[in-house]
Amino acid sequence: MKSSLDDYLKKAVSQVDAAMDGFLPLKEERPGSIHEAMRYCVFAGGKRLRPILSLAAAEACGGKRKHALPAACAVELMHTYSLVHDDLPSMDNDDLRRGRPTCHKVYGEGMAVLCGDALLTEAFIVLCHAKSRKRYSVGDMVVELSLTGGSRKLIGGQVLDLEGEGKKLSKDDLVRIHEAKTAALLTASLRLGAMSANAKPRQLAALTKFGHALGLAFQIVDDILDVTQTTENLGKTAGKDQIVEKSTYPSVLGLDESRKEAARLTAEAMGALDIFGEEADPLRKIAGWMLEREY
Ligand code: GRG
Repeated sequence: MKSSLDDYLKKAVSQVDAAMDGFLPLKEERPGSIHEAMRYCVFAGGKRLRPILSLAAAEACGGKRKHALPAACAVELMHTYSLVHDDLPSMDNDDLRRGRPTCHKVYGEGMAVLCGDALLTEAFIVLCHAKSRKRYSVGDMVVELSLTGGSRKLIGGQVLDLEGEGKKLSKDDLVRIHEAKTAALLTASLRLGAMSANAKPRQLAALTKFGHALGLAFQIVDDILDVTQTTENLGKTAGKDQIVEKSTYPSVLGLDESRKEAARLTAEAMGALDIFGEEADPLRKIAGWMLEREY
């Protein structure tokens, strides 16, 4: 069982990486410096959760992985842009990302701003390589990704996060931030994969519920691991002149309640997949792998 998931993940990652390599401008294309920085950030060893979810959602809806590759690469490019900008000195001021020096540490702050902008723009260029399906046009997919990246979701979540720094937040405040910061892009990854497979409306609705619960559970597990894995925690705060207090699920709910909430959301996520048969088994296993980490 575990090795079949490992094989599935390895194959999906290598398909996504090969597609991404083909889509991204080469280092040799002028100006080489920005293309080198983009490739440095994209090929830095991320888990590729979002594109894997796109491919598995397409399969759950009876589609082919290859049709979902533009959507899969587009969500990973948007994710990478958000990480590059999130790490900037004016945001989280992180020195390390994916175990390597952050973009601004290697290429300078100005280049990191531009690199994030270029990755975000590239996400839409790549998404335009998707094919329109009977129920969904490429335009529909572009709208889906734009809404996710905009001020109501990713950017809005980051704004709420910034405004919440140093304040004591409630559970509802945290949910609002992480629905926008984390769950929205995971949900869009699933929905775009499903749209590439011409999903039926009820399949799309089920995957939307799945993504929302999965995203919140994923963030809670991430917050718990930050507390329980001290070395990771140290890595995240290294390089900051001043450590800004941020509310997290464990700081607001306590560790026990956070674990219970993660388990409740995991069950909710799995339940949302009940309308699917065994074609959604990869999605179920991926969710298990994302959420059943040691916490
Ligand atoms: C637009 C600047 C800007 C920010 C938007 C998404 C976001 C808000 C910031 C990114 C940083 C962050 C901590 C997001 C929360 C979601 C999360 C746990 C991201 C890490 O995702 P993984 O674990 O990372 O999938 P890898 O490196 O494996 O891809």
